[in-house]
Amino acid sequence: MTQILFYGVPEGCSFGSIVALEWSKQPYRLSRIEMPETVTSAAYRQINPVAETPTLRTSTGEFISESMAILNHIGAGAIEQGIAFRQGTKDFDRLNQMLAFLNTTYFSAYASLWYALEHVSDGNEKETLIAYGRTNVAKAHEDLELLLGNQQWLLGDKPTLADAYFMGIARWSHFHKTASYADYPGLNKLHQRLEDDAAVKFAHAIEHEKEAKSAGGFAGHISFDDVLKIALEAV
Ligand SMILES: N[C@@H](CCC(=O)N[C@@H](CS)C(=O)NCC(=O)O)C(=O)O
Repeated sequence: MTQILFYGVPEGCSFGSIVALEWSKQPYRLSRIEMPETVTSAAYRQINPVAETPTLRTSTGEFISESMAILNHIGAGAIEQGIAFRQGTKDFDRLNQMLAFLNTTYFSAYASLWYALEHVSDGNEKETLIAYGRTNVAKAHEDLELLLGNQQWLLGDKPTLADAYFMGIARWSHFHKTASYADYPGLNKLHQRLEDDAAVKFAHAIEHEKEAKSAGGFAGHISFDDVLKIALEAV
């Protein structure tokens, strides 16, 4: 069976998993999940109890959540494409380290900003959360620029899962009006390189429901209702 990625909109971190699937050249389908409406529903919690996207239904019918787990699953089947490495190698460790930085420090830098936006009305508490978030986001970008160094891509001279994942989170800086990749020359070039990539263009088009041209194995959308009928019967 064809694997299915449940990706969250708007502006979800699932973006990186869509890019990774395109780069992997593996066949896959997509199921669009509106946040917060669908993702917090009882139906969605059947496939991911913590009510978050992304979730992947693998080609053998298991559901995997958490970007790190999904990206590593995709990567294990795409080593020949050069976007991931065999576990036990130095390159695997480097990639895993970079993914962990992105999934903890870089992603979490935005946590207080999201919380302030979604749960706090104006006042001192909101200002404190925003100030704390801005400091964290600036520091995370500074660190990432150091980790990138003079390399073209986060791991060296070729794109990997880490670049795909970076791209989904990088755009949050515009949303929250914080420090961004654009303030750092290396990250800015990396971002431009990614914007020019066919898989990134495809993922943007998918998110915005525009005509999307796959250079990978995209086999079409499936509605969440249809996927539930098929998937949960088979589990
Ligand atoms: N630790 C999870 C975090 C996933 C996460 O926070 N997903 C967000 C979108 S980026 C989400 O689904 N939020 C639910 C909502 O906004 O209602 C991962 O790395 O995949």
